[in-house]
Amino acid sequence: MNCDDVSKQSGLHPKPPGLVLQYGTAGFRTNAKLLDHIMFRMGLLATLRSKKTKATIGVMVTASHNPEEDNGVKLVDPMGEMVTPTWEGYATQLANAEQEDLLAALKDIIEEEAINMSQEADVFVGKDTRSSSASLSKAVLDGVSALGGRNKDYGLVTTPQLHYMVCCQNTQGKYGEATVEGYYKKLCQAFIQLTKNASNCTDDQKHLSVDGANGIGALKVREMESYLKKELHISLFNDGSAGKLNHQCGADFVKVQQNPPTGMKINSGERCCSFDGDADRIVYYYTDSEGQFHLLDGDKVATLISTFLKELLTQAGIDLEIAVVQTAYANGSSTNYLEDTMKVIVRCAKTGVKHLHHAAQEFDIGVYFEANGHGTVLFSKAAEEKIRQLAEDSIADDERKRAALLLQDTINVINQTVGDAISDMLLIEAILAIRGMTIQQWDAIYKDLPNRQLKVKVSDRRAIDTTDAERRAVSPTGLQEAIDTLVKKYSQARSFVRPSGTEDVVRVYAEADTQESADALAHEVSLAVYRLAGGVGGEPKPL
Ligand code: G16
Repeated sequence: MNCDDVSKQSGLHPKPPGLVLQYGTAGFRTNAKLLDHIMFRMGLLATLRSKKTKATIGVMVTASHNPEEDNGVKLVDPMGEMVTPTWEGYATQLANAEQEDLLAALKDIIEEEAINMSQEADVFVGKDTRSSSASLSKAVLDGVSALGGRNKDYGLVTTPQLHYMVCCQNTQGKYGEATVEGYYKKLCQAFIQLTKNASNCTDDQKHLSVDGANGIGALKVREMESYLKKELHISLFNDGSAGKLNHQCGADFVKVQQNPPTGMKINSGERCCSFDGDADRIVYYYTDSEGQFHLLDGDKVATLISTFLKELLTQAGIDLEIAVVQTAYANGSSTNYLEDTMKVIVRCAKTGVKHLHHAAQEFDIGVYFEANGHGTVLFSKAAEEKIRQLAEDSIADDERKRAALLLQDTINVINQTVGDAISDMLLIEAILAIRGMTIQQWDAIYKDLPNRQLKVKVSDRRAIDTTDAERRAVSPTGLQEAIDTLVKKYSQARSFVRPSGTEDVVRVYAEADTQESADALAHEVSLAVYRLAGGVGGEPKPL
């Protein structure tokens, strides 16, 4: 390591003394003004990770669903997955080393991981559309060059596109071509192949309204449109030309508020979807003839996809184990439907796609979705191979072969590296077209239990610790007992609390048999959090 280079460069990206930040649910996230040194240091760390793995590493500058004034950064491991917990720990260590201790902190990691510093390093960098992203991604690039790494700056890309590029690069193109064009070509070709299996698809059925959250997803949908060869007609709203990023729009707003986004023209009965700020989440919705809003969240997406895959596996006569991975936020009705009616294995993981991804890897086919619309499908190598063999089998009967070919195109439309709003949208649209299914029919598969999500401000959210995939609180003392007592007051009720890993809040979730009960329970649990976990800013008010 050239210590002089690192010292000189790091002096241009100084750490505010005393500032402590944590690598959270999806990397570092906070107000953009506090992040310059973090970005530089993540450039350093990505370079070390690349030397260690002898592979290309990704760095994405984004704060996804957070407001415009925030920003953040996450590291992408060689196969496009999130960086490992040990390296998350290094990220936190490096981020919090005071300026004069930075070289020592770097040396510790190099020693601990026995990194050969003469090994070459390659880092792919991407950024979202926030005004702060340009200078922050420049700081990442400075970090990479300070340790002599090579970089490729993809500029404006969605988070899942960057994950995809990293995976393509490290599989020497087997997963696809490591270009944005290659990404569109692969996904759109698979989509067009899939929709050839849809009979009598009308123009109305091919139409979808997309809320781009005034973010990068909107730009990328525009770019992709020509590759779709008019097989999908997209009306794009909140494309960033006027509104503010994620402000009263986007997947997080729609899911949490259970309301349509502003800035979108919605005709009754029409299929609509919202992306989040970096296009790794998607939720669908429509309004009925009475103006009532209907949300189809990540749980409904997981149900649609897993039903489709299960049917195809049956038709193909292939015996593969399929499972759905959810989090504590999954609506109770979805879990019941998946387990009792569909008879698929359901697992509950902690919030954060890294946890779901990991759990999904244990199965031949792992469908993972957070209720907030973040998710994808993973196929094991063995599963892909079985499907490929059948698709190429010249003596297999037509129905089995057709199912295997459909499964192959399904695999190709999916971005298996991470949840991807664009890829998920294409898959959902293809499934609805093939099954000739309306959004209303999809919605009717099961009925969600009414639910409510709230946020509570506390002085230090680390006061709350959880267990059992975040379904129970172990601290502060008395909180879980209070929640248990409150839940007993309502029918079909459930509630849990957890510290957010992306915002400085405690999240509260409640569901019950009626919306009034869900709202009341969420409010009462919020009060318990406020009183027992050091609430600030005034007690939560009833809804
Ligand atoms: C990120 C994570 C998601 C997580 C969400 C909220 O989403 O990638 O897995 O569900 O944050 O996390 P928390 O409740 O800990 O704040 P995104 O879309 O913002 O990157």
